[in-house]
Amino acid sequence: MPGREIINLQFGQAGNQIGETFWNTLLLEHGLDQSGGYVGNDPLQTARADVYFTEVTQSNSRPKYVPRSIQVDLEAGVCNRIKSGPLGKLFRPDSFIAGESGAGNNWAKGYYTEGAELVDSLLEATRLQAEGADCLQGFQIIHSLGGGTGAGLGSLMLSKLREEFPDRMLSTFSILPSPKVSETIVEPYNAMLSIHQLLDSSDLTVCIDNEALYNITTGLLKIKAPSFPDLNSLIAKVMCGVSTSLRFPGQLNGDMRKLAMNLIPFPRLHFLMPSYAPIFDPKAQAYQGTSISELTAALFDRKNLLVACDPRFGRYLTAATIFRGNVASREAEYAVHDLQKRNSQHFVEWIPDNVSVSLVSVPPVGQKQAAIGLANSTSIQEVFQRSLEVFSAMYKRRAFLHWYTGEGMDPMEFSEAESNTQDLIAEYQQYQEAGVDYEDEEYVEEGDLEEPQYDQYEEDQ
Ligand SMILES: Nc1nc2c(ncn2[C@@H]2O[C@H](COP(=O)(O)OP(=O)(O)OP(=O)(O)O)[C@@H](O)[C@H]2O)c(=O)[nH]1
Ligand SMILES: [Mg+2]
Repeated sequence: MPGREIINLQFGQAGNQIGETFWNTLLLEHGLDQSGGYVGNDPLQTARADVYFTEVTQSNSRPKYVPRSIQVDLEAGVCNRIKSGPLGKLFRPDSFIAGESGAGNNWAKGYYTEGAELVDSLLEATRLQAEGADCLQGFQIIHSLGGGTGAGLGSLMLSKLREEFPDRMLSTFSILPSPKVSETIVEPYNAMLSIHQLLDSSDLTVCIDNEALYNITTGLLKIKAPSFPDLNSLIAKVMCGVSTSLRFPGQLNGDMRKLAMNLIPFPRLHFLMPSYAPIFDPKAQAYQGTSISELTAALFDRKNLLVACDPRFGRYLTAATIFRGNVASREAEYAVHDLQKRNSQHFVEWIPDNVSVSLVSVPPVGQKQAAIGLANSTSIQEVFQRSLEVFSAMYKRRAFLHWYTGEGMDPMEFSEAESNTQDLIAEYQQYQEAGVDYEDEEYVEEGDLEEPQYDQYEEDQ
């Protein structure tokens, strides 16, 4: 039997704020109210709700759906806000685990000191939820990579889960920092130390880049000064989209392992770029076309990508597309294959049929149709390069290092994180070039690379 249940763990401010939006969106999709009571009228809504919820039947009252989730922070503020907010009655009371002092944007505090003190109680709470599952498929972690708690303690917990549940899938939704959204100077340190850990401990990481979210909210959504809730509602849509085929009966009823099997050809290259369509200013809704070919083109368009890089400068190793709503499978298959054929130079030819198409009849709440993409593209090296440059500039002069060594951290770990990321970038580059015949005169040397002619990606925007 394929795995079913997923345990969600959300860490720190970003993890908990995004988690709150994610759970709110899930509740709506499964016909549940904010305390987990079923208020829908379609059996499809709860048929596979057990992926994220435990159904609890109490005598003479209607069943309650309880999230399989743990909310963690090294300071109590964000968890307290959830507890006293609209979702206060949704989560198990023993699923909140909070410290007091916070990690103050210090990865070492999350991984080595403050966080390490909390990790045993965290594991205990996780065991408790895992024991209640029939056939656990794995874990998903929501966290930012730029702070102390989500990045440091999130990484620590990931390695503990790997030890204790070696045969379960470990996936993460990881928020990459951007100076457009945050002003904390050491974020590239925290992010690179996290990537160093994710490389070993995570099976599948969905990269979500605040830089791209900022561009989307200001550009496509026309929000002048986007707030975290603006960014998070888009993230929640993508997160729900990625798991749609796990949560609703559909043609392709996968699980996390199957998704990873198809998307990850090499274990280290497990950093995926999500995209979403349609994304548009609500005021322009009436003018928005949503033909299947338009949705498909948008999924492969840089503007709809939640990672700030340009896929036209890399090649797709693999990709998955998920169409939600009333979409004919022939039409979706045709649109995807047509796009792939017209842009074949951007898909590695040595993995045939590397773009999958799945369909789920349930659209997101409030929309008729939507599409979600998950791409494994060599162009993601751009994002790692961006963090690496800032990291290396500071690390060369050992700037801010005392905050980390003060928590007992060995500076060697910084050097290791740096070279591990350099290797990762080189691996992406190697597979980007693989299969290209260097003798071929048509081949454009790197450095001469011009903006490719890629009209069909742009024309609908
Ligand atoms: N998209 C998004 N990013 C966020 C949110 N909150 C914080 N961030 C980003 O996350 C990074 C900071 O991490 P936080 O999640 O605040 O830190 P933390 O995990 O709570 O760790 P400490 O507070 O240092 O203990 C910065 O890059 C912020 O821009 C949010 O709600 N949504
Ligand atoms: Mg915090």
